[in-house]
Amino acid sequence: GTNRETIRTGLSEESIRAAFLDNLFYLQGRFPEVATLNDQYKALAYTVRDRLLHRWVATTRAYQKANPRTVCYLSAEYLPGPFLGNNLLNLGIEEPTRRALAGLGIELDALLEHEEEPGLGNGGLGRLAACFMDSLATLQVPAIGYGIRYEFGIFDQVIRDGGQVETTDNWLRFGNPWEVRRPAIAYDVRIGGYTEQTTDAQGRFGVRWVPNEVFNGIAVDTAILGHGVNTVNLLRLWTAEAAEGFDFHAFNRGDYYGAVVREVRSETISKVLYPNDEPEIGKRLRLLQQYFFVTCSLQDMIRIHRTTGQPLDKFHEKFSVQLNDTHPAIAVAELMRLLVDEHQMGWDAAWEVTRHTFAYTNHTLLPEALEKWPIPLFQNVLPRHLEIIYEINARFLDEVRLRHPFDTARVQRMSIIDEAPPRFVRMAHLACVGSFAINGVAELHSRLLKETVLRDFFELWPEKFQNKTNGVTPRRFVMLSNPGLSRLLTRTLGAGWARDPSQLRVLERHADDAAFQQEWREVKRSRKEALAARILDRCNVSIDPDSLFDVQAKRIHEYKRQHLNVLHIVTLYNRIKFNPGLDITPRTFIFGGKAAPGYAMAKLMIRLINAVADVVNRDPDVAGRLRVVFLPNFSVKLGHGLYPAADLSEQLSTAGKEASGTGNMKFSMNGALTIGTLDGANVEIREEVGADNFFLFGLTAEEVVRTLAEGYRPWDIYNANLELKGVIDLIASGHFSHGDRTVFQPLVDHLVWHDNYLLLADYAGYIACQEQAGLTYRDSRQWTRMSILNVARMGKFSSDRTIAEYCRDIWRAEPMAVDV
Ligand code: 26Y
Repeated sequence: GTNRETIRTGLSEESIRAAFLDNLFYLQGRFPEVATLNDQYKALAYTVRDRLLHRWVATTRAYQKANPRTVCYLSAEYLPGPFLGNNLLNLGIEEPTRRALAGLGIELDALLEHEEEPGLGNGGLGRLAACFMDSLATLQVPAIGYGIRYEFGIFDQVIRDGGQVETTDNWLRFGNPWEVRRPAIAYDVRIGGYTEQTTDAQGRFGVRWVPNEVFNGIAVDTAILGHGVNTVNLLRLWTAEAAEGFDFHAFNRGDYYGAVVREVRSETISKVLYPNDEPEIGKRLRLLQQYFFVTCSLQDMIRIHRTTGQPLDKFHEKFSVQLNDTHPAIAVAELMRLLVDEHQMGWDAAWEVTRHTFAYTNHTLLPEALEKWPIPLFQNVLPRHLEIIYEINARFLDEVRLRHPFDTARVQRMSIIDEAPPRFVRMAHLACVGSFAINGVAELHSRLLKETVLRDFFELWPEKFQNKTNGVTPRRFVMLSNPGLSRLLTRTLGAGWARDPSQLRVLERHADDAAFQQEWREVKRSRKEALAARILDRCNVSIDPDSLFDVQAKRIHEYKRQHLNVLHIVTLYNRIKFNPGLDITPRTFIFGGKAAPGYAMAKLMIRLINAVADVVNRDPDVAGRLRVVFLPNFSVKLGHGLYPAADLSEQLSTAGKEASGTGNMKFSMNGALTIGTLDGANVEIREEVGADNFFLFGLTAEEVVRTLAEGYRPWDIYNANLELKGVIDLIASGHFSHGDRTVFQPLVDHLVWHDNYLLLADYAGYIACQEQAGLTYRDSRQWTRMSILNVARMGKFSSDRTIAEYCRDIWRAEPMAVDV
């Protein structure tokens, strides 16, 4: 009846309150007086989910009716962040919800704080996928995000005795109110075994793959609502289960135990996210995960396609499938297998479909980060796919030979198979051969791709190559995480900026307005106070909101050079120690980020940050001028509190190493100024905000290559720069490690003798640039002006712009409005 309808869909304060109490009672079995925070959170989450559901159903109906071209984003990782606040924002019901709860004596912020986010990714690549899902829905583009429902996401980071300790992320412990399990949407996943030739009744040859294990992938769906629209797209994640009835034999033999073990094993497929952001060769389970989610996703697309009544040779007209790096690149071989072996399509027709279906995004230039699988492992897990890849490769290499006769070196370089023993399958080559478009994620990155790692492919198919500079969603990273700034922007510019951030340009007019500047500073100040309170609570360190908040938050990596930041901190520390009256801009250095558990040097970098923090924060000589904080367990959620509070954003990667970076965008959109190198998207951020509003230092990508080629000698720089030498010697002396000289020796030795990321080459320029930043901060009118201009000119970096470009240049996908 109508009553039920309002309780599930009504958007007024009254209906939300009634629905909340109803859910508290009927879903959690609680009345308000005894409800826990978790009960309240769940009741609200279901209240919001109900309001998503009817838009979700309406969207599905509309898609079914119109049969629009659909984007499928294949990604092994998604980092969507907490859903509650974002869904309230996109539904436009944050205020009535806040009032509805307040009427019951409940604070909305406490419930928002309680949500545990799905950490189903490592860093930038997973977060990018989530921003893309937000923008696709907001732009009303029909899309499905496919991935893996890891039972355990990225590990929780605890800092114990100054070092990183990993604990499992049991994010599903209290249940996940946002997902809907679809047991009816399930597919077989085969692994291992062998292949054999078959002949059908007409005498045609075929191939049968006889696997030695079969299990199921089950769909688990999450609704992704766009901002201010009715479009709800699907995030469909696969969870592994034992195939029902598969292990009949074991059962019949009475081998109950064996059957259960098999079940447990199949469930390990989607058990845990690999916590590395660089491949580790030869991890069988990782290959299984990739194949698992790819085959389920492609089978699902084929099922959807068949409901439209269209033949399979039109598959690529219905779907455009984006490969988020090479993690899903096995899709090229799997679609061929499905078409040829399972749906009896001829090879050439299947190849036409396949090569018009996929597009590949590359996210790295580091050659060691290109995925490759040892042939014996590949053969063992996916014997049929190896045959298919050999066939694709043979035909492809013929094409290369035709274009470049006698160039056997080129043929070897381009082969999908790395023939140098031990042999490997090169996934990036498979992705290039099987895709109609290949893109990098920032201008510089896309150019370097064509000049270096994918050069041969560019020479063969220049028309395939594109650039799509990354972006981030202004909904989550400005509106949701920085409501104070959003209100100021909306009051000044009107509400249109969040969907059309080019409107932010109008802020330029206010950049020198004293009253506006004052409001701007108050917004930043309030975010800094909130962060200070959080840091006092979590880290037991008090920090001064008047000091310059200097922040570096990202995965810990040598190429990202958090240790260059540390060299600066120790430089300031030494300057004050030698000159106690030194007048410098008081700073608070804040770090956040996880290290891959097996990456010893990154873990040592964390140790160094904490060791320096320990000494600096206790030393009365530097008190009031320097503070250092390592914020443990950085996440999307912690980012919400961090980006708005930052004054200075550290983007220090060695030029040519960071494909794009996206944290750089989140900081700058929240009014932080950037100190950075000419790397990744920094280049374009500087171009947009203007060179005067960006603190630039360091070698260019070309200079980096030249410096290394000319025989780089960090030892000479160390000896020539007394201040640098003082800093490194202090670390080596055990000053930050209770006199123990061995702790940081590997790091120090590496810097002085190898330094492949050129910290020492960039040190002097970085220190000088930091000095400039510190001086500028003291001129608060100047700083505020620069901060306003940064926000005014960051419109380009909305992921809406990125997605609009993908739609236009790669996917040929169009918006489709949904009515409810
Ligand atoms: C193979 C596997 C272990 C693996 C898993 C995750 C390999 C790589 C990754 C993640 C890579 C990643 O996050 N790359 C980042 O992608 C961002 C989005 O494009 C870029 O902004 C950033 O520069 C790049 O490092």
